[in-house]
Amino acid sequence: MAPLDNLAVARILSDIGDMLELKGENPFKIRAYRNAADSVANNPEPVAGVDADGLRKWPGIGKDLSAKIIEICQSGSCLIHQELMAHFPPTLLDLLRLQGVGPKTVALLYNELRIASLEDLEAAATSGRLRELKGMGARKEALLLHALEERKRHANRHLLADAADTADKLVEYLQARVPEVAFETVGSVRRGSETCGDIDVLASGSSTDLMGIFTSYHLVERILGRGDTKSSVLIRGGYQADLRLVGPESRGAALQYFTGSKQHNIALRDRALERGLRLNEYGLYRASDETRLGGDTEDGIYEALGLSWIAPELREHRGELESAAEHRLPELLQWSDLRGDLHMHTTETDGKDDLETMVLAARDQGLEYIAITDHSKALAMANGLDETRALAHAARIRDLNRRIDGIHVLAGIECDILADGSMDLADDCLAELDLVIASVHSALRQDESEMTARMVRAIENPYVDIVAHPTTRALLRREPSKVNVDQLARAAAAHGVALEINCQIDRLDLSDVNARLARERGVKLVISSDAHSRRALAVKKWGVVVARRAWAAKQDVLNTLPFEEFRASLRRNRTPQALQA
Ligand code: DGT
Ligand code: CA
Ligand code: CA
Ligand code: ZN
Repeated sequence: MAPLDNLAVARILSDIGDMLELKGENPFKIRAYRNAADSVANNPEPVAGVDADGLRKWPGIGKDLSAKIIEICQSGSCLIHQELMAHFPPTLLDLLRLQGVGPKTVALLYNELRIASLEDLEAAATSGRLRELKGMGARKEALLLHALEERKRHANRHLLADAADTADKLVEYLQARVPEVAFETVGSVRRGSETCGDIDVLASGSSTDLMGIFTSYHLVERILGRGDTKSSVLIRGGYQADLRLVGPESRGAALQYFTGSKQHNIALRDRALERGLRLNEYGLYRASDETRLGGDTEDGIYEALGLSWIAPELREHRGELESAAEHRLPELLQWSDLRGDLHMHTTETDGKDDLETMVLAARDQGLEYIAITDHSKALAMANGLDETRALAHAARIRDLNRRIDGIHVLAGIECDILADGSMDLADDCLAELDLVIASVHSALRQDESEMTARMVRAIENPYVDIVAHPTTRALLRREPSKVNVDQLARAAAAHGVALEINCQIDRLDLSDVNARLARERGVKLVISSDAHSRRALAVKKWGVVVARRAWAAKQDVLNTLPFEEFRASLRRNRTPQALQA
């Protein structure tokens, strides 16, 4: 057996935590497994190579858990995992992962109705058995059914960051074994779609043993199809991966074709047809006599069709061909343009690393400035700050900022927007801080007019500089709020408030489409990690992808500015307070 990677080990630990919760075990024991799962998932060192003493130095891992982890690495499981798996059908965990469904409900469904899978749940709902269950009620039944619907809609899609990571590892494996062939990730992962169906890899060159090497990748669970130029497999985590092999002369045409999107390709092919040309995955040809006009490079194809090269992120049939024909595509934002990160948490509220650790990690990442933005008191679960604590925290942040070289640290807050649109902290407190992010974390189901008015009211508060994760969506899990993004963007533009692209991998909020709309309304964007640990600072790369898909250039994004200019561009520093309200 190949060694399990950290994510696979973490998954087993968190499954144990989930099953213990279903059994109604001691919450501390449950927490211990979940903490260990986080610790393993977040540690860059491969867990399989670490001995018991080494593991005990990892946060959240004691003697007992280190022994279990070693057992898992050696055998793929451990005793308590085996026992729990024998006790519960594994499909029961799928129920627990439904949005808004907790262990009490799952235990009730299992104990009373023997519902042990999503299929069982659906059957019970259809036959009316759910409703008869004591303690169920119409509202709860509706919630369950909604969660089930959502789940079906999202089945077999994956978060971009996870799909890209899976694709990178696969490409690395292939490249190491078949160095004479060029491998590239194509499809929706290359375009940076927020969620991805399957993983597509293009191989260009010639190799006779490539498909065998692909199908024997150690994470392959099932071979779905195998041919000389095309194979598909299912890899661990529920990812389908398609591999296609083309000759080197077709690399550009195949890259173009398999990157998609399908709509972009259809429009491009139509453009070729209008010019008397034929375009397919092997090349570009003159229709009349089959003369080959291109195919070895991707730019060559676009060029032969009278177009500038189009970045993969733009290939969604959203006006990119027209702009490319007029050579008016924006010069897209790049990762290296980002200089700051304006949203992150510390142990003062619900972060996992303390202030100094976060600051040093940000400096190591090469950031020129950051804002520390812990939660406000309405988020009691996160130990949110009241005015007194917020100001004391700000004083500590400023003190650290004076002592530390090489990075500017702003004392900010992520202040909750209450249900009526008022701010969770008093204006005189917000006025004292260097930067205020406003965001919604409660009453997410308000209707459109209520939610929009609420957020516009927050924007009208003169101390609000940025609105974070404006639609509160959670990809594959929770729908966006009903906020009217057009009205929100107009209000933000009018008041000089920036809108965030939140880079948590399951948020990416604003989305590409909404960020583009905001930009077109004259809103400035910020791209922030919302990191709750030092490692999470790196997720900003996904926000850059979203911004590119929103056609954003460097000047559309505030945190590309050098520190002094950035500071001066904040709403609170731009105009006298009286003019802002
Ligand atoms: P996904 O997997 O749902 O996240 O989305 P894609 O875009 O990766 O779609 P996929 O894997 O079905 O196909 C990869 C690319 O292959 C797609 O983006 C464009 C190309 N392609 C697939 N089917 C067709 C088709 O029927 N016509 C054209 N023109 N291109 C296609
Ligand atoms: Ca795909
Ligand atoms: Ca595919
Ligand atoms: Zn937040």
